[in-house]
Amino acid sequence: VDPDLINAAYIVAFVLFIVGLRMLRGPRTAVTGNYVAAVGMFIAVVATLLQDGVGDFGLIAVGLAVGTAIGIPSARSVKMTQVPQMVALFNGVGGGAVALISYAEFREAGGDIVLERLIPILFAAIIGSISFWGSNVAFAKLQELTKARPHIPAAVNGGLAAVVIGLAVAVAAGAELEWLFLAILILAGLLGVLAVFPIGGADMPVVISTLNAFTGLSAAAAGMALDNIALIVAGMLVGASGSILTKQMADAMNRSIGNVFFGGFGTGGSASAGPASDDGVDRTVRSTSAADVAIQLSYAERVVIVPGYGMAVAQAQRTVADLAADLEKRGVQVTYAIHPVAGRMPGHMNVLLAEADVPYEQLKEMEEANGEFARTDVSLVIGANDVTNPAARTVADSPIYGMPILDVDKSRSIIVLKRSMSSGFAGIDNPLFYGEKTALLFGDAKASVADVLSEMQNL
Ligand code: TAP
Repeated sequence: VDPDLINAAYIVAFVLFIVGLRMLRGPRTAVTGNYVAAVGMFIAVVATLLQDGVGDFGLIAVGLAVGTAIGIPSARSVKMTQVPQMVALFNGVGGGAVALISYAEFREAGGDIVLERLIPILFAAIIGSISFWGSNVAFAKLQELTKARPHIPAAVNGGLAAVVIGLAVAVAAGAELEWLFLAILILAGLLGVLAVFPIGGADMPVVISTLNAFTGLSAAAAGMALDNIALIVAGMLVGASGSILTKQMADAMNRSIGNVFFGGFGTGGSASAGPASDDGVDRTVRSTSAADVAIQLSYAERVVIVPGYGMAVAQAQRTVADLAADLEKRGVQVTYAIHPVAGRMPGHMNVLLAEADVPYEQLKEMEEANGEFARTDVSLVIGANDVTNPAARTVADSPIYGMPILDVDKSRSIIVLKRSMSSGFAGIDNPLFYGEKTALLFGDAKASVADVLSEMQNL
């Protein structure tokens, strides 16, 4: 097929990628945006297959069949709360594919590659391998296959990185030996494992997004080696958007990327879970009933709903939307305060609430919401914990110190729905629960909201 035609198809694909990405910016257009980008990817794949000399179509068909047979059922059956580990796994596969392609290219050339191709091949091998192994460790951590967090001195990773770069320079300088290339792949993989292993669960989304950006960059490098524009553009789009997402998530947690990778945070809810009892702080909590909550809510003027990870676990979003609609009918003004890292993935709460047809105007982002808590009668905290923890403002040695939070404690009264006194993801106690203005309604969030709703309808 005429190369101009293929390039024209690629340009159409790029336009669809960019339009699709842009549509991901808001919940209203995100789903369509996904389809638009997918159509772009379909066009890019078909155009690539139409190129002269792509190779063995039988093998390509087998690969497509295996990938489809694994990809579609797993994407359909994955629970919303498990999407981060799924993203980690799929991202890792991308990095692994890039590393394998660069190895194949290196072997095929048989020690006779021009430097302009050899350098991107080496880059793709190193970054792809780091991304593959790092993503697998991230998956294992999020899936709770391991809770180990060994301390690995920065000098070890630094030394390993220096060796990998040294070997790559040796290969580029002329020592084009296959075993050297394999050593680069293996040591880069080891670096990926050692860099991600010490990082705690709460920081995993930032890690995954960083590795995602890495995969994009390695794919772009592979595109240079293969002289394929589609791979270069798509890889750079992933690299750039992944880097921006990483930065935004780190900002939302008030941490630098360096601090995520080399600092210590996020115990994954294990070590220090539950309230410590020996520090002299009064830890009595006031528990309340669905009937009381119903009365309090229906007499309020302004109610702010603060959803968190627990709402996702309980799948309470529709019941919550029903409760909000009932309150609005009674003339109560209801909004939702959305923290950027509430739940377990970027946009988690937006996705759930969109699924429950909550009007977008009712969703307030953190900054806007924080301006309004002082004039809020009742904050209804539904399975949120860390994102409401005032210790982030006041307790200098808290692991979440400095993280911006929703200022729920400034509202006139607070009702917290959760099952027990267990901690949230960061594994720390939350002073909000012991405040004078706070009452706890214990139980599964969905059941509790349904109880409140039926009590309210009986009023
Ligand atoms: P968390 O702090 O994790 O707290 C969730 C709370 O929900 C827990 O206190 C839990 O208490 C309660 N809960 C769990 N299942 C429940 C159920 N079925 N019914 C009622 N309550 C239930 O959640 P958050 O406030 O949304 O904060 C998110 C945390 O995750 C932050 O630390 C954030 O940094 C981290 N993180 C965020 C992301 C992103 S990008 N969103 C990704 C990974 C980690 P009980 O067990 O007592 O019920």
